[in-house]
Amino acid sequence: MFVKSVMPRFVKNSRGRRSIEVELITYEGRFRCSAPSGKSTGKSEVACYHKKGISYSMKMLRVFCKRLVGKNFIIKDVGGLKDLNDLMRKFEARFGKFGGNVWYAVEGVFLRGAAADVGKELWEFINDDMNRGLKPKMPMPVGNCIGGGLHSKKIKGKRPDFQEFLLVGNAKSFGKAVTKNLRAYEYARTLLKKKEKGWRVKRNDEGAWMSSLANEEVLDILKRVSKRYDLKLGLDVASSGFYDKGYYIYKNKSLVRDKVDQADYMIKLIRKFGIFYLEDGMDEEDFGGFKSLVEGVKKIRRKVLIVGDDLTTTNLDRVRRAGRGKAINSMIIKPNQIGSMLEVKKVVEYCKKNKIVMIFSHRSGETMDNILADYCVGFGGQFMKAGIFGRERLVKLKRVMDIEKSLKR
Ligand code: 2PG
Ligand code: MG
Repeated sequence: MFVKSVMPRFVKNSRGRRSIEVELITYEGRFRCSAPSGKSTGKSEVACYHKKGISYSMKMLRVFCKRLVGKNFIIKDVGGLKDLNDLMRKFEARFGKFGGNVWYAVEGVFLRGAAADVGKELWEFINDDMNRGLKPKMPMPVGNCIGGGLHSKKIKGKRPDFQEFLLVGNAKSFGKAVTKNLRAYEYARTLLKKKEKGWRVKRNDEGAWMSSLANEEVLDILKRVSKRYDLKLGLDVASSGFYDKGYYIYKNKSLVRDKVDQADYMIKLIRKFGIFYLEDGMDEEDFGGFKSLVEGVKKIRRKVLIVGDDLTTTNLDRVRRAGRGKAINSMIIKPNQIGSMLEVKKVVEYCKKNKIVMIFSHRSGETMDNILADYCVGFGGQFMKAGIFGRERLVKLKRVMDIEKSLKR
């Protein structure tokens, strides 16, 4: 792939904040990729940008990109990013870290260019099943219906402690699951209006409804919604957001739980509401606590996804630790948590080998880029968590729907 031109620029994300987009021109065309940003970030994630900030990362990137012009890269698969990777690392050794978001945009656009170079769609370029004549399995969507925690503002001084009340798609096709999620999301609005005095339409960072109701009141609503539309119920507790020195400090309703109480409470909620998907139920450093959740759901003989996000941060060492310690059976994959697709590839290989369910996930601050969909299908993710509503979310859902349609032809 010959680099005719490569240029970074600022774009705005869904929060109205600056993000970085990279544009690449090759003989095959013009490609772009832009990076999302998280708000409830795990402590072990790489930083989004250079320690001097996004503007400094941009300055570095401008210099770096100039050096790439006129170069020829041989990228036959994700592993082929190695040469680019080496150049980036060498540059970082002199000027400091670019940050995970820069890596996301640069590697993403190079993968897009490399796929076009061999006349393939990106997901197809990544997916080795296709090379063996197999069709990839489509994921199911995981969508944020009602929000709380760090992603939501308080209404009359209150919000749920849990960050995301999720609907997990359950249908024959991704497209049908997306439609069901959207209908269910609308029904949740009706129920919120009924249950919460003076409720007005307000959406949070990820397009989920905001509410002042308590955690279990929202779960009641979600249970009704998921029953009506035959969906599964999920929760991103994002518990590190309200954890402090050994205690989980609940505000809505006000209560302090220690580690053991927290694990018991999570299992109680799983039973009471029939939760199928539980993300970050315990603090991000509590591998043992996660393990007790995996054991807890085994004891009650439920098939529940115990999902690591802030715990694992797409970091192979942490994923291995969680895998060896049987702390998770599923995990979130967010490429900019670790900062290189070569690392993501290793994590995917580990998950496949150890039967860990993969959920490719958006970030709360998203751009209009849809590369997440190609990554999810390409790497064989069983789920894609990309919201239900909002244009930045819908472009990603639509991309999977388009891939699904193209495979039916
Ligand atoms: C999460 C994500 C996405 P953020 O916690 O799973 O929903 O949030 O991007 O803010 O880390
Ligand atoms: Mg999370």
